[in-house]
Amino acid sequence: MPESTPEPLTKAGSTSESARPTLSEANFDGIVGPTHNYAGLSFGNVASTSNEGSVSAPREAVKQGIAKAAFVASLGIPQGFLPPHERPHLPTLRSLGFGGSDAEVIAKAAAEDFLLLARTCSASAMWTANAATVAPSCDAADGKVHFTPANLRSMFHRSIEPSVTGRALQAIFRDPERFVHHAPLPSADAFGDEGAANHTRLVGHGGRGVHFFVYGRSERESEMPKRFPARQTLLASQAVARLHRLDPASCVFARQRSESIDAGVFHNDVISVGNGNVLLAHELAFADQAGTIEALRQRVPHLVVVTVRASDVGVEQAVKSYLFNSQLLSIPESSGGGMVIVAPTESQEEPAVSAALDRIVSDPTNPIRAVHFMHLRESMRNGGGPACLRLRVQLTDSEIATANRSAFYSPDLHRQLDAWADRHYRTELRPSELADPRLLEESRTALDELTRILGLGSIYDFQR
Ligand code: SUG
Repeated sequence: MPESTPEPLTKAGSTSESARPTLSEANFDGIVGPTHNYAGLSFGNVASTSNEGSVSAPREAVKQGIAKAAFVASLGIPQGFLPPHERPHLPTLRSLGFGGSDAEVIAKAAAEDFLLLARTCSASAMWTANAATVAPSCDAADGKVHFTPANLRSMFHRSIEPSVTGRALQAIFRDPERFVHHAPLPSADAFGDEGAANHTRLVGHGGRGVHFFVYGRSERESEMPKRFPARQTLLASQAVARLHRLDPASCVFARQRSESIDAGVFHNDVISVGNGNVLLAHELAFADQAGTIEALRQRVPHLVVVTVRASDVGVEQAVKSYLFNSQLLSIPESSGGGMVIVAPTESQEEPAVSAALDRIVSDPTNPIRAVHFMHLRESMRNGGGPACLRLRVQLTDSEIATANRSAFYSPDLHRQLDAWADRHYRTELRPSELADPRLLEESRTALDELTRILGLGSIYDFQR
């Protein structure tokens, strides 16, 4: 059975139903960084390793991401942006013993350990589903929005993300009366945390959140994946739930199926996605599929589970097409209501997957009305689909009003970002070009300008 506690009928200290303000889900997309490349850094992420050495297209990549965000904004959904990180990350290279001028540090690292240089160059901060876990104010005992940047400790190239992620979130959500920013969990094996990619907020009784945490690591050796790493731990998910002051009765913790991790499901958002009272999941997502769904059903009234069978779409096919790495979005009532799926075009190109999507949309027993396909090939080739590229932040109107508006989508910001990418991004990048010291300069110039566009202040080490 997944670990959970039975639901009490009332929750002491919670906002009463009538006083509960309406929540909107804002999606904060990671802007793809100027060093976007294919160095094959993520073992267990099939797309990342199989595209190692390919030529990337950073300018196209950043524009594909921004176009996706613009599309979501056009659905009437609040949309924000999180900035790329400074790459190559010179402070990391210096901390590992490479000295001299910036150009010398890069040259020495390239000569001595190219893979290490590549690890400090990844644009992986674009996948903001891994940036943090977030709890809305109505679910936290203190009535504040909570953020915990993920420590991302299982991959070195990602373990250098949390501090700048924390600074970016603090630069957007500033008011300490409303927003609580926690430190990342300790970077210990027991606390591997990959953020919101392994967390889903469903809606329970009275609009209260039901927090569904999925982890990969098991205490029993026999239950561990044999081939690929399990990145998230139960202890990490439990710590985040405690820090966010969630009601234990509204939390469900479930383990991923280890065979699916071995087939390339390195995060839960590669095999399931939830929204409101809907869970779209592959039948081989969880170690205890029936028990997990039952635990959710006890807490989410009218839970709709849309299950995709292995006989229709195999796990490998799901990983390849990223069917489940779709965004499942609620359309505001003013724009017609219901839910839509924003899926990668790779799902449309795989006949079995596109047939499964057709069946989902035409099934009247679920609220999903349409599928929109987005072209995100550059990010997809590193294992990042539509859902990887966004961090969901559920906010009340007054919280949105106090957040930093410069980081929210507008057609004007869209034009500015496109022009900014044209000025600073290369059209092509080979992994060998990561050793070019001009890439660092180009990247810093671009990021310095971006912090002004997004009104973020000085968040990068090179600006401090
Ligand atoms: O952590 N890829 C990322 C993809 C993250 C996808 N996120 C979600 N599923 N939410 C990862 O494996 C590859 C980077 C490279 O090789 O440069 C990479 O980090």
